[in-house]
Amino acid sequence: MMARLLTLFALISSTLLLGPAALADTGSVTGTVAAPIPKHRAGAIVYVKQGPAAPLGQKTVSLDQRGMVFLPRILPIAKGWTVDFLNSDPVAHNVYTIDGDKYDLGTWPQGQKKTHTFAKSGVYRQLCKVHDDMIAYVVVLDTAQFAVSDKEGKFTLGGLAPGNYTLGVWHEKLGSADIPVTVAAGAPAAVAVTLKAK
Ligand SMILES: [Cu+2]
Repeated sequence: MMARLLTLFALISSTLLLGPAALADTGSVTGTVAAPIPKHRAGAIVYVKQGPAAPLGQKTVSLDQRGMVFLPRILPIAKGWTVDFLNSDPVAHNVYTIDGDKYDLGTWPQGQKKTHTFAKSGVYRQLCKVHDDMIAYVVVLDTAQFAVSDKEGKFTLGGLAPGNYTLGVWHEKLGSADIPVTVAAGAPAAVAVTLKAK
């Protein structure tokens, strides 16, 4: 009897938290990025450039240094978010940028971290004074609604309020693109993104 009651309670709770009504209120965009060189289909940031207002929130995300590279190489965040710069390598790195507020985080040992909060939008190249082949991109956007394309160029932008949008696309090697799309509740919209050389 108790188990049945608990099951019933769990069912009611999950319906309240993630009810069909809540899911049906938002829509999504799925798409595929095409590029002149197949390996460049990956790492495109697709983000909301224009559309219904949505909160930026205030999150902290990580950018690791592992195996002498930054992971991830492409890190989109929203304005006001904080990045924890980790070091998983047994050597010292010296992270800095020549973009925006031009910070230099210095060096720190394995297992520790430094943090930086990004107040302004823009593209921040993350470089290392010790290893000149290390690079990553923290792309600070005026939206928290973004996705990064995978190896096949596929991406999904979820949780979008219904309405008309212009999606922006940023890629480290390729030109930008503007993609108009209409989002309806409960039904995914599909777009094709073709990127060209800068
Ligand atoms: Cu380094």
